[in-house]
Amino acid sequence: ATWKYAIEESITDVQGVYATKFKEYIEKNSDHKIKIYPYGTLGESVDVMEQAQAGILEFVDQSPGFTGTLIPEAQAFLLPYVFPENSKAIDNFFKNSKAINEMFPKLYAKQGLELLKMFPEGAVSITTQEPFTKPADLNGKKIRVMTSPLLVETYKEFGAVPTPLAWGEVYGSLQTKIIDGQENPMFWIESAKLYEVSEVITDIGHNIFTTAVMANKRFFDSLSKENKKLVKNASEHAFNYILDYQKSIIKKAKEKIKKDKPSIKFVTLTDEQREPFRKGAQKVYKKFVELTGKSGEKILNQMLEDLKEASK
Ligand code: 6CS
Repeated sequence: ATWKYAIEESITDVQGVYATKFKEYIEKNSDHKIKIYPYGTLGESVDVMEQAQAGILEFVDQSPGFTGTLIPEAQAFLLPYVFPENSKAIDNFFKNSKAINEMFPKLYAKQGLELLKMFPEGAVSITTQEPFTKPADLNGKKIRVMTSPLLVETYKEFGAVPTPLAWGEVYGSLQTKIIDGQENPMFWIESAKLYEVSEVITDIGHNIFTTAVMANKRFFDSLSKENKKLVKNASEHAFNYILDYQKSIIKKAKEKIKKDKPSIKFVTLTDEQREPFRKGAQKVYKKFVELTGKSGEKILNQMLEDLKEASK
């Protein structure tokens, strides 16, 4: 059979490279075929998710920044300063986390989804028109976020006016100055050419962009034991490739941006400058528990334990 797999990015972006590795494994080790649908071919991320839940698509990649409206607990990945900056620890976490491997699959299952993998796409940077070093500098600035209530809370605490938008509206809104900025990993700022409509790229160390690959649960449950194993092995194969891949493209992305737009400013806030942002983050943690109740608190505690373990 041909299995359909939709992603939120283009085929050469991180989600596309992951999907390609997955496809290669499946097609090499079975008679099944995978057809990948890049961003723009089936609608926005939320539309694609509906299609995956309905079983029109067998596989889907959607990031917690969008899944948060369906599974509020998934927003734990968006919590500011939850991740360490040490990349080895991040790898260990995504490989071994009990929250990811044992707890989140149950929540996704309730929405008709078989959670296959979660993986990082790199540190999140903030693009703006003017430099900022403290939350007060962001007062009145409209910063686009993915459509997650928790990201809205985060940017309120960061001093800004959070503006949730679907991806398709971001470039145009920056170009027409409807918004002042947005947040995304460096590879995406380069590949989506967001730097063309931004002046400053700032690193405050607040998040690692996380994404998730799922299968329609009815489809997955209907597979033979052998085919389930095939899908799991393909996921493992793509995952192991992507951990190094996403790290290897950051420097190149930065260089390309510099070359194409020499006037761009890269800023990294010092630990001291990050302090007020970290302080604001504390309130976002409270908000997360408010939004997700006991279930969210439990999964967040497990995540924090997993992160501690991963940093050892
Ligand atoms: O900001 C967004 O909406 C997009 N960012 C990334 C890195 N991937 C897909 C997502 O739609």
